[in-house]
Amino acid sequence: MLIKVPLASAARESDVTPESVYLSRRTFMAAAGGLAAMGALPLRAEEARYPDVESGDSPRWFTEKLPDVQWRAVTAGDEALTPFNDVTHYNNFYEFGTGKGDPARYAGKLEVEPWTVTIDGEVAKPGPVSLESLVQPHRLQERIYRLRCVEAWSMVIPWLGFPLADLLKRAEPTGKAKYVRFETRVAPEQMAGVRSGFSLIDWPYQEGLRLDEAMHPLAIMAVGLYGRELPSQNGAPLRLVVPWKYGFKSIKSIVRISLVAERPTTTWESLAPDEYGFYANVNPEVDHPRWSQATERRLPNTLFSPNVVSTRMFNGYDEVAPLYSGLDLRKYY
Ligand SMILES: Nc1nc2c(c(=O)[nH]1)N[C@H]1C(S)=C(S)[C@@H](COP(=O)(O)O)O[C@H]1N2
Ligand SMILES: [Mo]
Repeated sequence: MLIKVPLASAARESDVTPESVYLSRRTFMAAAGGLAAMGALPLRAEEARYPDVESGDSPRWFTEKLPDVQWRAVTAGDEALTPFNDVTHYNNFYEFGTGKGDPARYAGKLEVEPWTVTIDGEVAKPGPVSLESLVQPHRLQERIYRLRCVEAWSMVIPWLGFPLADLLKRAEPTGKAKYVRFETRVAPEQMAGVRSGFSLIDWPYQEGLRLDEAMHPLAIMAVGLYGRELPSQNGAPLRLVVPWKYGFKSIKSIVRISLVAERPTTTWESLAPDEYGFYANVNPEVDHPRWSQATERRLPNTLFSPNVVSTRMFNGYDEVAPLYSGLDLRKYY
């Protein structure tokens, strides 16, 4: 159940809910009874896991991966999952508008098939690769991670993905590679936010990590959530998830991954360098110039039930601390 590296944030074996409790009782009973009565007609894995979640229009490469998913490879202890409806209707994806509801409303327009990712720069094996062949060698894992937005709200999301390190190793970074740069697709005809001209963002949306950060086992490429493929508003068909950093580092709908020697320019840092740093590690002790980062609103919340929780250093993922030993995290925020 647990991935091989011991993670401070991962559940101990004793914390893991037994399968029969994890599956909803209804589905579990139906599956047990149904299988016996009708001969093997297995439930689709995603239905068995999250019966109330609408399944998407899964592409074949995704469906074929499901039987082999390593469910709950990393959990968030006993923290409740943010409901699917909030995960998919309260989003930041400025290509589709700046309102939290805009991505759910408009991101469906994004054509995600076929999808090609270009891997280039300081690698022995560059090249354009179809999404299917990019994902094919990797077994999918479920990673239940906290997501902490720099705007001081947070969620707990069950992602489906695989370690970014595994993808990078396949491309064989050269000795000159020191950073990884990521780029989101730009399709103005499908992206109202890009078309509008209101935005200050110089598209494409770009993000970056130091190579050692990118190689950390907690950094993943996600292709799904809640046991189904990624909804468009969450960055279909391929996005980065770096759970110890503010959400804006977790770039969506990626079309280019470049291994580079110099620190790349990133979207939010270039817009407002005093407010958003390159590192963007979650840090309750370093406030945003306009608000405190000591606490966060855990969704779902309401005016009457604000559900405010303390923000944790590295978003609770203490095992990444050695990446930053000797670095002044007030200066390199
Ligand atoms: N391309 C792109 N990626 C993006 C963003 C964006 O506007 N464009 N917003 C970021 C921000 S600010 C956050 S908090 C997360 C939100 O991810 P979610 O909508 O899946 O919760 O996506 C990040 N990735
Ligand atoms: Mo964010």
